[in-house]
Amino acid sequence: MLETIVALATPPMRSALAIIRLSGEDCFKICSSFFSKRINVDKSTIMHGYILDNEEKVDEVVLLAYKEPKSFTGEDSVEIISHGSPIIFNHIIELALKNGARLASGGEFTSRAYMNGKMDLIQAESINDLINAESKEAKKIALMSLDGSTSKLIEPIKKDLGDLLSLIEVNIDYPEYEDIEEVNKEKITEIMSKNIKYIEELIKNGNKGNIIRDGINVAIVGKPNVGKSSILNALLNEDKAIVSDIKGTTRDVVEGKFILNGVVINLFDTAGIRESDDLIEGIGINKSIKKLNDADLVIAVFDNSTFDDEDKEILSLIKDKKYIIVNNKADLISEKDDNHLYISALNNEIDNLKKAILKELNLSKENYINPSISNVRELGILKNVLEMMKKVKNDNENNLSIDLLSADIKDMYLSILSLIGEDHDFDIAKEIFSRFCVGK
Ligand SMILES: Nc1nc2c(ncn2[C@@H]2O[C@H](COP(=O)(O)OP(=O)(O)OP(=O)(O)O)[C@@H](O)[C@H]2O)c(=O)[nH]1
Ligand SMILES: [Mg+2]
Repeated sequence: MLETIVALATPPMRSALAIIRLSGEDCFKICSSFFSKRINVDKSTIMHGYILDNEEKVDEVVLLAYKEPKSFTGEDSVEIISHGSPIIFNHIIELALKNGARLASGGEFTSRAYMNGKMDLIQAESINDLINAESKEAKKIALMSLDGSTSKLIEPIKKDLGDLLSLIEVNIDYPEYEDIEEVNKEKITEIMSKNIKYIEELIKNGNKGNIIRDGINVAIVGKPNVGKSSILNALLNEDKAIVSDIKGTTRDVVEGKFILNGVVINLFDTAGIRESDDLIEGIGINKSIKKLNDADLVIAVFDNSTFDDEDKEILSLIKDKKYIIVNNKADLISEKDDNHLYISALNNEIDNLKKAILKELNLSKENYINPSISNVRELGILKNVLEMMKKVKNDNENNLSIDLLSADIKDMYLSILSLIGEDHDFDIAKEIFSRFCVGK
């Protein structure tokens, strides 16, 4: 039997109301010991009453009792809506602990929901994404995962591999069943090719979903005085970084965040990169180079009027990165070249730069409205399966025997099951019986 857990579901601070959640077989009994009414319900019920510590009234509350399995966790659960004073909600939690509950660990309510079959692993993970979503678009993607649309993307792979695996096992173990389709080289090639294409597409869309979910890190680099800090301020629409005409004004990394078409852009303004004897400036420049290397995208800033060897150094530093080159101080340039991107941070003329960032993100409308496997763990498993699939396809084309291939196919199938958290009760015999009537 699982212990009854308790936790505060709302932030631990003063507010109008607070919600304390309990879940577990004993939660009605535990709450009855400090609630003014006995909780013994056979369907979900809302009750009004008092929290009592012996005879003393602690608070007047509303209590929601959920009868299993119709609760978030699938267990008997209680939500107490109290007044939002830390003294009150802490007192209620203490009473629950004193009467047999224990404090829930982070994510434990969700993990119980998963264990009780209320959701699969992808759905459980999406709850965290939903809570941490920083833009409306990121929230939309998390909601699609929560309602199961993302998990459905895995179904065709699961079905194909499960069917193939069962078919191979039946072919090997039950040769007397003559009416069962024979697995041959062509069949394996066909299934692998189809799924390789499908998974490659899933990964491509997943990477884009990942950008919408987690945002991207963009570093602004360039030699001193080209206007990096002015660009940061213009993009953030805020006077965040110090701007001056003295070279080497910015010494430490200045960070800011803004949302561009639903994508969170984590922006880093850095110290101007140049040869310097100044110790502190040198430390700042090393930080600039580190930020440049860590960034998903680099904005390299040049001031055309002063292009020199220091700028060439910047170009060599970014050559292996994804980058956008901008010519700032366009207001001072009379002859403009069609191939370059000009902006004027001083005059807030930065739309060209925003457009260039959007182009680099390469997001289309579909990325915002369709579910995608965008969680890092999930994408990692998919990439693994893709590699295994390519290997099986290759081995198969090199005429490796089917019973040797079947070990890799089984591993792939298990990985796909682990994606949705179903790998723990994998049983090949069960798989075969669910598909064929052998051994009846
Ligand atoms: N005319 C003009 N001046 C600009 C523009 N952008 C920035 N400046 C000026 O250029 C000078 C340097 O700007 P900053 O933004 O501090 O430059 P920085 O690249 O951050 O410099 P460091 O921090 O020293 O590396 C300031 O005097 C700005 O006002 C622009 O678009 N046009
Ligand atoms: Mg600066």
